[in-house]
Amino acid sequence: MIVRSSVPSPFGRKVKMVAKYLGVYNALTIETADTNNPDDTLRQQNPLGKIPVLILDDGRKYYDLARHLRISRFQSRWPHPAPDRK
Ligand SMILES: N[C@@H](CCC(=O)N[C@@H](CS)C(=O)NCC(=O)O)C(=O)O
Repeated sequence: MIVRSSVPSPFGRKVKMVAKYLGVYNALTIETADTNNPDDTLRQQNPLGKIPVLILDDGRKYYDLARHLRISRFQSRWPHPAPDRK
């Protein structure tokens, strides 16, 4: 799975954080995207031109991701940060 994102993106960070909680972070390849570059393939992956975008191995693409992640569900189950979270 690929996540198109950038280091400073708070939405990208949210997706990475949930992936760590779910234990799937190591299955992700993080690919930097440049939202200001019209030639970046990002616009083919997300017509909104926004990050993050999750691209599954079968090519399916999901965007507007961060909005739908409910961190509170994880927090209610694990009230403290996971031990491996730094
Ligand atoms: N609702 C989107 C928000 C994503 C978003 O706004 N990302 C910012 C970067 S943190 C972005 O791509 N901005 C570029 C732009 O608006 O052109 C989500 O949940 O993923």
